[in-house]
Amino acid sequence: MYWNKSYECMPREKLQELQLERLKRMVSRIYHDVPFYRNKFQECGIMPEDIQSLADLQKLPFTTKVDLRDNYPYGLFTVPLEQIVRIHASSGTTGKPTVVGYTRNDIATWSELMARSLMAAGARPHSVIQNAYGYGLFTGGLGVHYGAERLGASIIPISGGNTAKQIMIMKDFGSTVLTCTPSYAIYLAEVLKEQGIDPEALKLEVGIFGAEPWSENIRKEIEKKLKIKAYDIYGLSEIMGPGVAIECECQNGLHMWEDHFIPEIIDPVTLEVLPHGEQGELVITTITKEGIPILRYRTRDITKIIDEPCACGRTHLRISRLQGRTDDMLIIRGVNVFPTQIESVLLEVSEVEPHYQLVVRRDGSLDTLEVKVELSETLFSDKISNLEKLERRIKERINSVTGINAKISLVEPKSLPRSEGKSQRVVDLRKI
Ligand code: DLL
Repeated sequence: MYWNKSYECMPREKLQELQLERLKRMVSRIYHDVPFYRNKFQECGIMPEDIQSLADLQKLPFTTKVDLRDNYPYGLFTVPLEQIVRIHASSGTTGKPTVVGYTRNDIATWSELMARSLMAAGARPHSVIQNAYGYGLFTGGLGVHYGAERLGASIIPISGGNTAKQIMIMKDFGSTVLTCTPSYAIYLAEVLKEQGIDPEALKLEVGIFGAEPWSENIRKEIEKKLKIKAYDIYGLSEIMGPGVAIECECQNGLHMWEDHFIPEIIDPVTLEVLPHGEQGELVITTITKEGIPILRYRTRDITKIIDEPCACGRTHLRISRLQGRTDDMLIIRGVNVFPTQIESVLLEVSEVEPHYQLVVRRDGSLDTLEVKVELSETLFSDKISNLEKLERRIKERINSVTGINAKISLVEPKSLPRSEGKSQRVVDLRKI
């Protein structure tokens, strides 16, 4: 089932023609309207007329989060503020937030792409969508909200947090679709269990989770615990918000809406563009945005492009589940490791819960990794010797997957912090 079949299933040749036409228009617009881009073009010795094919995109300069910060708050907007109808911002870990602005057309496009995304992931006009993404400067809440209205579903704008109320509403209002971060979905499942509520007794069928990395094993866990189908949704405020890419019913990669965005994968060190199928940093160019078009944005997200046709019939390229971010990648004694790799291992061990924290320390000149993970209730009072055996097993498994010799600390059930939005799973004490 499609929301907009003629675009979602457009033959690739036609799609690429459309992309080129839109790209040319966007490049000429930013060159003429934004001094920042004009200067960058001049530095690279390139003019908008030099873009004659999609491959020519590679000649253009990248844009980074630093560029957005340097032009804080409105320096990269291409239209005067009176044409901006919405402003969002994403708070980074340091300094000022990145600010984005949307024209009326941008909001219409975003709603269209979110409606497509919700539909691809199994929502329908008769769905009751409980939207537990945060409403506010974060794009999650309002992004999903407008898409759900466009779809014609009934949206419950409950926002994040207040778990007891979430559960009451889920039961009483008969929510069929849940939208929130995967870590919050796991927490909701835990509280449902505590309250003795059988998920089978709820009407929930589908979950659409994103805004943070999550592994295939977490998906299985959520699907089992909530008795739903769980879909991955990707997006970022700099490009639009949620709905840049979405999994379809095949649950095998996320379609990126290529009539509005052009994806590329680069090697984050050499900045060279990599062929389809190779893993690297995702770079996205927006080709229809009016408020703040972005050229070759370096997302820092790690993925690869899948170009095999998808059984769902959509022709738009897929990106594989996001591995993590280049800036989340931990380098421990020279070994690169992503938190999702460790998450995957932990989720294979039935004696522990999907709640964990990674603590990185510097011991003299050596970096150490401690993996704190919650024991399941049933094992908590088990014999010490059994727990030691379990620790050893997890340690060996992590070592074989990542090559890192981690210290495993089994902690009490429910002792690690729970998150209502994006979770903070890494505590890096080396920076202090
Ligand atoms: O997180 C937008 C969003 C809201 C996406 C709701 C999906 C659902 P930002 O706050 O700007 O925007 O954060 C963007 O979050 O660069 C990724 O690192 C990460 N991220 C988003 N979706 C996924 C995902 C929203 N499905 C940053 N898997 C991105 C992994 C994700 N990481």
